[in-house]
Amino acid sequence: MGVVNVTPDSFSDGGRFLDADAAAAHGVQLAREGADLLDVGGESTRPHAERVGEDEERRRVIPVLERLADQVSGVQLSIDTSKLAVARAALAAGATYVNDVTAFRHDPELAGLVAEAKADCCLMHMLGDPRTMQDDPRYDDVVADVKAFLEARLAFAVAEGVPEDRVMLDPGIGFGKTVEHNLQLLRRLDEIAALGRPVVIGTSRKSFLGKLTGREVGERLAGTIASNVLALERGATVFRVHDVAPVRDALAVAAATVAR
Ligand code: HH2
Repeated sequence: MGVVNVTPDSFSDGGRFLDADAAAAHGVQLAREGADLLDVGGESTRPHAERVGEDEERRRVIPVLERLADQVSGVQLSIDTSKLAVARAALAAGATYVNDVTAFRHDPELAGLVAEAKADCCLMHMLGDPRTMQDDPRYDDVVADVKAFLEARLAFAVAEGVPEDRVMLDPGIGFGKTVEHNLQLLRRLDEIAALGRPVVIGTSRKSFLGKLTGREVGERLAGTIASNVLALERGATVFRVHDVAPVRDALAVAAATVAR
């Protein structure tokens, strides 16, 4: 899953692809590099990010999805949003996947929309919201708590009519987690995979990699690769990254070595 951020303030590439043509060209490039899925987002979820209104979010992402729907084939388009109206417009513009970092908590009707559109979705764990999530996050057992949350959100989605086989689950690396929480989740990712749904993992360029390596955001590719390779070994099957080509190579080699 290649990341296409159409925002002024994303933590690693904010402002680079605010223009629809530049964002679409970036998506085309990621598709050429081997992305199977392009995740287009118009609102940053980095810690302390301000919320974006739905009109502005739509204005950012819809022209990009329309261009990508014209310009790439064989690649699924995903909308990274929690807002019903944005998702509705995105599905009409060619998206067939909804990536909701609130797992249908922000707009519960989003589940019904996904069901009706026969779209796929990713439900992610986050403690609190982006403005508050990094203020002293605490868990009894982070892996058990995240697993129970994802199980409950999967049940909600299914109750709203989304077929179980259209749902992927994501432990939400960096969303209301300390470095140690992120590491626990990566160490014990097999417990999340045991829920039986495909696991999406998003470690790309994130700050825990900076804390472990001392690297700035643009220098975290090696850490991104290491964490994705190990996530693959522990059962993840979808890897949300900014640098598709190098991660794809690393995963191809890692996958070839994993026992089947
Ligand atoms: N991480 C980010 C955004 N969306 N979605 C899922 N499913 N999993 C993730 O780990 C995830 C996500 C944050 O990364 P990015 O989009 O690069 O930054 P920003 O939120 O600042 O735009």
